Amino acid sequence: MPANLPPEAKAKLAKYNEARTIEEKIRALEEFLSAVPKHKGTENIRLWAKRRLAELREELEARRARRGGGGPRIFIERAGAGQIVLLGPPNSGKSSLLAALTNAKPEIAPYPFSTQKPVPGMLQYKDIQFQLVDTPPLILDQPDSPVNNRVVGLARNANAIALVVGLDDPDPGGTLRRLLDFLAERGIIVSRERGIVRIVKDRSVTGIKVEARGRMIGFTEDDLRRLLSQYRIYNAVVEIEGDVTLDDVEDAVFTTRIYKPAVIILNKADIPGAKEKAQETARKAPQDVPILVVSARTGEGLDKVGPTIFKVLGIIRVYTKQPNKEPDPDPLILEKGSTVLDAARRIHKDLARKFRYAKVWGPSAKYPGQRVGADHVLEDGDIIEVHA
Ligand SMILES: Nc1nc2c(ncn2[C@@H]2O[C@H](COP(=O)(O)OP(=O)(O)O)[C@@H](O)[C@H]2O)c(=O)[nH]1
Ligand SMILES: [Mg+2]
Repeated sequence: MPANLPPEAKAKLAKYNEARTIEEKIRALEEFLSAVPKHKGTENIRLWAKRRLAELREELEARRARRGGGGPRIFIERAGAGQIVLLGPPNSGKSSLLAALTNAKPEIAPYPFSTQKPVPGMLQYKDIQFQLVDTPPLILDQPDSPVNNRVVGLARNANAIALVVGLDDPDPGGTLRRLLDFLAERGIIVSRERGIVRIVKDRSVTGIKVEARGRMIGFTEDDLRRLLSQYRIYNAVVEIEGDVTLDDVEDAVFTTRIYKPAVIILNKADIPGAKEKAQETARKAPQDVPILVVSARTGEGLDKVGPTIFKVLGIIRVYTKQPNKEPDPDPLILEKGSTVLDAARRIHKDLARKFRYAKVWGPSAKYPGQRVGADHVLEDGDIIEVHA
């Protein structure tokens, strides 16, 4: 999206960036849209602004409805160790998967649009549970329908997404690509194959801090600072992953791109010819997103769903215990790479402040009950006893 915008349009975007309320953001975007000239070079950014505007208006609407009591509830309260939203075209088997994997009883029908509202259900995995959320279908040839916007909102709010495509689709690979493009156009990226830039505006940071875990192609940190200053961004952390150009950075100024862990579920593996179609689809899919070939009808492959979700979420289970007592059976759910201090913080704020040492049993311990400091990195299945 190399925007090449006139200064007044840039100023409006800067205003949008600085806006704190939804109303201010809406106003700034409306003004931006009237300030931006209509030509090929601004097509993408106009499209972005219109979509963002539609989302913001929906958000405002939803907030008003909530205030008045009643109204449709868009978001599903998160529960369990992670919320995973099932996304896909009509009839791919999202509701059937929810019914097969969880305790929920969604409506299943051989005709499209039987699912109107998001429905949650809990999937047991070892000693934890994931919350799966069935959604109304995405209609890819009506990209900006209110239902699509609502489903995208659900996806944005989730910890991970499951893209569900039926192997009865005449072209499951093509449908998958269109789903991925649809999400990417709305700033939801599921693969790290393409570079990704994240600009986190943070007034407590002095200047622009670049955290490059990828490569900056054809630009320097000074170029980046100059670009951001045009949008009045002076205090921010810029995270870079993969190969990234200055255009990608400019994109990131207005499209808050987020990376969402994902799993691709190819459903209806029981129908004739499904296996060949699944293989062909896998070749067209991003290589860093796991693919499961399952059948909601026969149960084939469903045992892989829990472990795969656990893996893509990048989480670990850590059990806490008090001296001379048994560990708590309900684990803390922490991000992979978390330290003993992170765990202590999760147990109680004070515990982190007064931390002295911890004892660890399990995969990360050299021997049972090893005494460790605050930076000790935990692993899935560890048991810790924090001493303050
Ligand atoms: N053969 C077969 N049919 C399935 C499977 N999963 C779902 N279906 C059928 O596909 C149709 C749509 O299913 P549904 O779960 O309502 O899809 P949704 O619109 O994505 O929620 C229904 O007729 C289901 O019985 C499967 O694994 N194998
Ligand atoms: Mg359904």
